[in-house]
Amino acid sequence: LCPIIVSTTPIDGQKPGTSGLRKKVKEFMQENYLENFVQSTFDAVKASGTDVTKGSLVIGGDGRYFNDKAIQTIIKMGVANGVKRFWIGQDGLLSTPAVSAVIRERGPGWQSAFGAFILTASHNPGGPDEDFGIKYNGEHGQPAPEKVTDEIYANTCSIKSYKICKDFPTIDVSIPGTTNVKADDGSSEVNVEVISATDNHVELLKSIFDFPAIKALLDRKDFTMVYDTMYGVNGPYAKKVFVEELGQPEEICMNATPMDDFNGGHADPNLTYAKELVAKMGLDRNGMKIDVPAGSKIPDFGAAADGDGDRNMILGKQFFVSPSDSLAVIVANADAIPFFRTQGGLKGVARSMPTSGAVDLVAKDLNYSLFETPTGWKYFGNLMDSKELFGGEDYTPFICGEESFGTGSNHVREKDGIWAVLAWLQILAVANPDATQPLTTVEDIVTAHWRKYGRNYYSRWDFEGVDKVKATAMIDKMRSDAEANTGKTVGKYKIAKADDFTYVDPVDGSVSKNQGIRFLMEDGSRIIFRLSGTAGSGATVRMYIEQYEPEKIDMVASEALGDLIRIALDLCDINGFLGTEEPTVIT
Ligand code: VG1
Ligand code: CO
Repeated sequence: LCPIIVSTTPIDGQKPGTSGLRKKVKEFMQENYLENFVQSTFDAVKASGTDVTKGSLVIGGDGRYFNDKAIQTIIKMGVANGVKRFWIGQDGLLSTPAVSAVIRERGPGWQSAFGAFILTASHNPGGPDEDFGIKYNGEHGQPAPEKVTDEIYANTCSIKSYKICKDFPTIDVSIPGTTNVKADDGSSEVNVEVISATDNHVELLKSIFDFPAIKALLDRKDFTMVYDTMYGVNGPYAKKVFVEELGQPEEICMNATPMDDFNGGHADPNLTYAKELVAKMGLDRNGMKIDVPAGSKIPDFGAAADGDGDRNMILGKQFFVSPSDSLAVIVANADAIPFFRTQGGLKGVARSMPTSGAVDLVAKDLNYSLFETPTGWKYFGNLMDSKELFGGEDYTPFICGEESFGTGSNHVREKDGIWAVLAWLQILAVANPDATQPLTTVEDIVTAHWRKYGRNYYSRWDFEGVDKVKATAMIDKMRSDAEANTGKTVGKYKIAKADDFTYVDPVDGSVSKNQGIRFLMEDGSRIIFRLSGTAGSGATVRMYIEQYEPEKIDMVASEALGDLIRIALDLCDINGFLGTEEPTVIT
């Protein structure tokens, strides 16, 4: 245990984005790159008042290339920075929601965790030529708030040295168990425990849902499902829940062995990248039904997860559930889930700004407090942990979600892919109490929801890998024109307000500016533009389109939104700035 101080110099571009720092593996493997960021994080975390010598530091990741090496480096640096106790996911694996669960659920008193490093670039491709990522979560399991990530970035700009114990032994993370290392003079001891990647999270899920009821649904002869974890980290969790706990055949779990390059794929659960599942469910990449040979067996329920297991896509038999609708349906049916029902029902609901207003209609109807936050999960944590907002209660039943296939609740402080899958199965189980009756399907549940609340037609267009300077110029132009655009008529729409979204956190008053250009139409339709904060290189423009229809619920989304999409492309002049109107992904 002999810390040494290594001198270094700042490296450009280490600003954490929407969810941590994501760059090419090659960049991360440069001399001092990872070390600079990790030291800057330790310094920011200590400055925010965390005593890293008490409690445990959790480390785990989505298993992508460089995961294993990064873990050993972080342990050695952690020891040099005063950390005495580590919990490492077995094989270096921990899904993002599982990290949050480990922090919250594991170990009483001084043994509890003070924070975690999560090694993931989520849905970005992995492998030696692809992306790596790292982020820090705090003692409630929540992603570091903006004031901490700002401080981390500031530190990376002025760093002069980092601390590391080069002689600390390399830990074999393949075997559960504890390694104790004593300082030569016996004055201190460090202990590194390799923990089960799945136990804490799966136990938590079992306490939230009614597993026997879900099992009864899955056991029905007329109900089949598949869960595609896309070679990401969620495979072992899926197997544990569906095969071990719920007694289902292995075939339910597709692509369930984690690989360090996600088998060369793009572990992103949407209609474009989850190709294999989408075809199996009888859909095309626009979410439309395809003709299938008579007699072919399509599962009644399909789901997919991303690389780090926090995202979910929900599909019925030849039916796509948009993430914004999925959030609204889960909120409308929250009482089906014991976790909420037994705590006196849901109290709070939150969505990110670009997410459709479908959930707003439910929150209003059922009298839940509603919050609109910037994109990214870090803004939800403060709301869930607030005693002030909800009349001094310690425990606030809360659901939140994003249009980007992320849904979750206050059981952890991250979005949780498998939680969303189980939430849907629980809702289906409650909708189908009698196995002798015909099945009430995913499509039945969603269309009944639209009949009751109306339908928020929604689409997101992504323009990936575009020129950063030009894309920034395009956004800047819309920001400076916002006032002038307010009041204008475009086609059959009148722009009631154009602005760049600013969020004031209702709990601590912190202000987050420049969170997305909004065109809010008089009839409630919306057009939104943002630059992605997770792109590893280049830039990604996101264009979000929403139009509410109280009665016409059976149109094709692309047709319902046709006019508004044309208007959006003109308002931003993407053709002028970037020379294209063709998105790379539509969801
Ligand atoms: C994207 C999504 C956002 C999500 C974030 C992290 O961010 O739009 O909703 O919270 O990814 O998810 P951006 O800035 O690229 O739009 V994950 O599963 O990539 O950690
Ligand atoms: Co993710």
